[in-house]
Amino acid sequence: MTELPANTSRSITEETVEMSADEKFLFDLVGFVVVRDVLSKQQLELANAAIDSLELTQSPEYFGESTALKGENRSTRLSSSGSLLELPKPFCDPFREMLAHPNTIPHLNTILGEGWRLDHGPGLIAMDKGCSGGMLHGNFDNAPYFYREGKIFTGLCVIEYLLADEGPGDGGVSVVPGSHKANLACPKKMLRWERYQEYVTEVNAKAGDAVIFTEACTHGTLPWKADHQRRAILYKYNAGHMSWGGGGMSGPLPEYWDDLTESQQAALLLPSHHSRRPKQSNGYQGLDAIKESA
Ligand SMILES: O=C(O)CCC(=O)C(=O)O
Repeated sequence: MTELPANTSRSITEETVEMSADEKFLFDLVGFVVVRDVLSKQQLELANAAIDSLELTQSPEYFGESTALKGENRSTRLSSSGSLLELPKPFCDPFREMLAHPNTIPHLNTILGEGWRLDHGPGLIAMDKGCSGGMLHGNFDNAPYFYREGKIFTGLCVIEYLLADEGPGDGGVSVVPGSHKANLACPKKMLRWERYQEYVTEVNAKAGDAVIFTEACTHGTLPWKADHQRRAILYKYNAGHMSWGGGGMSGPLPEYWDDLTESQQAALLLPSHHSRRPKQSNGYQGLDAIKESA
């Protein structure tokens, strides 16, 4: 009998444009990779001008109980309200270009297979000096990581386009290299960055670079210490096969909707809504809210 390769869905074929063998090695080794000079000078300038034109809003804080991640409290984490993809022209252009950027498409192809899709985003993280960091996290059930017969298998994967430099000692995005293959739960004190800081790597990269990581790799945000404002745009992608058949509700609710039990309704919902699927643990209040968007 012919042995079938692991990639039976043919999500990677001989024609697939992939990231380099070195990048694939590094990504598999540590769970992230930095791609240099992804954005052109024009894209970078326009994206920054777009952010300058916005009134940034305060975003939730994510440092939790951590005393180490709490900044000097001189500023708060900022974000943009509304979709960056829907900004007036030409401001929307660089964000639409980043959505499927020729310089990072090869990476998504290798990591998620062709057919990858935007799961959520793009979102802005802006931090001024003194801003608190965010708890380390990773290893979601939505983002496993394994490698078989030449193919990476993972889930939620982040491309973080830097619009400002993140240099040594500045803080910002950080990872625990290799943790995407960890078998044991990360100690709470490490997640709070209160212990084992020497195992946490502050990722340094320049404006225009892209930091790509799987959410399976434990990562977080270190308090921002630089004089300039941190600016990163995050796009979160998922493997296309996470909703293989594309089934579920897409049009108006069927007439028999109200005859169904909540579990039956939940089974009919659109795929790819891992964090919003109706479960007690989500504080699920009923299907009414979802009904409106169905
Ligand atoms: O860039 C950062 O500060 C980390 C972002 C993060 O934790 C996430 O996207 O889950």
